[in-house]
Amino acid sequence: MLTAYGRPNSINAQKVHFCLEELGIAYEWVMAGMEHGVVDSPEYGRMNPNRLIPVIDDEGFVLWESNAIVRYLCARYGAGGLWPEDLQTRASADRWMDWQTTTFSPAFTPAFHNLVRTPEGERDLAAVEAGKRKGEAAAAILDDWLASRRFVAGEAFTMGDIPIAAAAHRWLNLPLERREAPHLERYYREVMQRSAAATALALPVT
Ligand SMILES: N[C@@H](CCC(=O)N[C@@H](CS)C(=O)NCC(=O)O)C(=O)O
Repeated sequence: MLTAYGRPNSINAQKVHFCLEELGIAYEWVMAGMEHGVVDSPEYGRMNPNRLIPVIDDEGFVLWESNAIVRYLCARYGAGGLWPEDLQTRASADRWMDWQTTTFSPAFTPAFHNLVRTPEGERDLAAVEAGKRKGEAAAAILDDWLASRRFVAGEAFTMGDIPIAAAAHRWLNLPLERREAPHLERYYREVMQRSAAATALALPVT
């Protein structure tokens, strides 16, 4: 059986959890990272020398890097569905996955860390403000894209929606006032109707 390692409040582990639930395949989840430990063990270091989560072990095939894991799982278990057969649809989904990891999440992560994971008296308010500004600018790009399509790669839910929805979940639930993004908010509400999203994307963000 496939085994996945991660913790529920990690965005990168959430992507894998969300994907596994969407695909409906059997898996075992092992809590790992931060307070759960595991990542410091020699066995874990052999699976992922970065000692980060998530990792999957698919009957002996070990893989780390969350978006690579989502692509692998969708290609293996979701061909024609989460993994679009049409090359250009798949490239579009792929592009949004890369944008999530290189642009969207890095834009607002300093605000997330300071507002959610740092005690009140120790917060860097300038980093919060910069994260809010950059997060709004990135969210506006996504909002504009979603004005004319239901999901990131068109009318069907694909692998591209998994990282984007996980990042939107974090961004839209940060305890701060954000510039409105009506198309992104409509999209997020629709994705959250999916039972896999509701299972993997917990609230509050921690
Ligand atoms: N690029 C990697 C980043 C992995 C990463 O930074 N994971 C974080 C959690 S989101 C981690 O392992 N933090 C240490 C820990 O939880 O012990 C991916 O997408 O999988």
